[in-house]
Amino acid sequence: MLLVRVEGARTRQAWCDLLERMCPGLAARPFDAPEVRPEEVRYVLTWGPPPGWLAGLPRLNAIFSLGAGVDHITADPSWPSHVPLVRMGGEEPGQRMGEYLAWACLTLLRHGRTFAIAQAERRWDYKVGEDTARDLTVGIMGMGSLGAAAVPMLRGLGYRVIGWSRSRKALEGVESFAGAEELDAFLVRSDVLVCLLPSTPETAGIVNAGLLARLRPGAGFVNAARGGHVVVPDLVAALDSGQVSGAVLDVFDPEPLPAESPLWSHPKVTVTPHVASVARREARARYVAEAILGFEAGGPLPNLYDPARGY
Ligand code: NDP
Ligand code: OXD
Repeated sequence: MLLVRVEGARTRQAWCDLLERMCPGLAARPFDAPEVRPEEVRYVLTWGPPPGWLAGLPRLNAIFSLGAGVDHITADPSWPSHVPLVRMGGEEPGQRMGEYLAWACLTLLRHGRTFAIAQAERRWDYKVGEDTARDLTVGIMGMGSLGAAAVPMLRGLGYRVIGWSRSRKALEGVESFAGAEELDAFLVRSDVLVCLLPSTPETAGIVNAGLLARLRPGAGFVNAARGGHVVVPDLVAALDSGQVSGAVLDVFDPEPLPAESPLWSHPKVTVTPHVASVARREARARYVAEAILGFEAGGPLPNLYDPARGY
């Protein structure tokens, strides 16, 4: 049996119907269905389960995260870390993240926030910048699977793309920087800094005053990773001083972004509600169904969380 624990009774049922259709022989149930017996549950598909819930399922083969990030599961100190934890993958999340980053970089380049404010005030705010995308370098901090998927789209728009990761990458047309010792060299080259890091103890608060000061003056910033990567007062100070010219933010801590946050009304900030890379339910269900069918046939599970790396 597979249990689905996501928001909304109808949504849970829709997931179950899809998964049963795609995975013959699998019984998929909402987590709160009366017939569920914890010892019969082999798989879970979830986002943000309450602490302790997973620990109450003693015979799990695998946990599937509804998203590519798994911090919403590993934040529970009692989560059963001996159970394989599968991060959401497949082609569609990469396509969608690429689209989001292309839009975010162009929004920064073509003054999207300024024009949105001017339109709301019925003001003709004529503004054309000097740069085109061909003049700019996008630095992707966290050049993993989603970053790599975004590269051809950004390069197609004319941007140069560089990446920073723990291990060095060989991606066509992308200069790769690796490890803490190469972070400064990466930052100083970035006209637009994109954060796509996983949430780990090493990356918490990484976008702080010190890091922002090492960017090119007037750089743009895009966060499509996790809110905890950014020290918000430091970002606001960098925006106010002009060190950062604009920001597009998709993720926050906490979410939803509280009404009193200064980010909502900041004239240089565009806010989106954690929508950068939400693949269609069908695409995600197919990914889960194929993983279960492969596993039941004796194959490996894909895209596993590695407890040693923390992502
Ligand atoms: P990956 O695991 O494929 O990529 C993570 C990258 O970060 C890797 O390149 C990794 O290096 C690098 N990295 C990790 N820790 C460090 C560190 N300490 N220093 C330098 N580099 C580091 O993840 P994905 O690309 O699939 O996803 C990235 C994140 O995006 C997710 O964790 C999630 O938080 C976020 N996300 C946001 C979504 C949204 O809608 N806003 C949707 C989906 C994901 P290496 O390659 O060497 O391991
Ligand atoms: C995430 C996702 O991990 O939406 O943020 O996939």
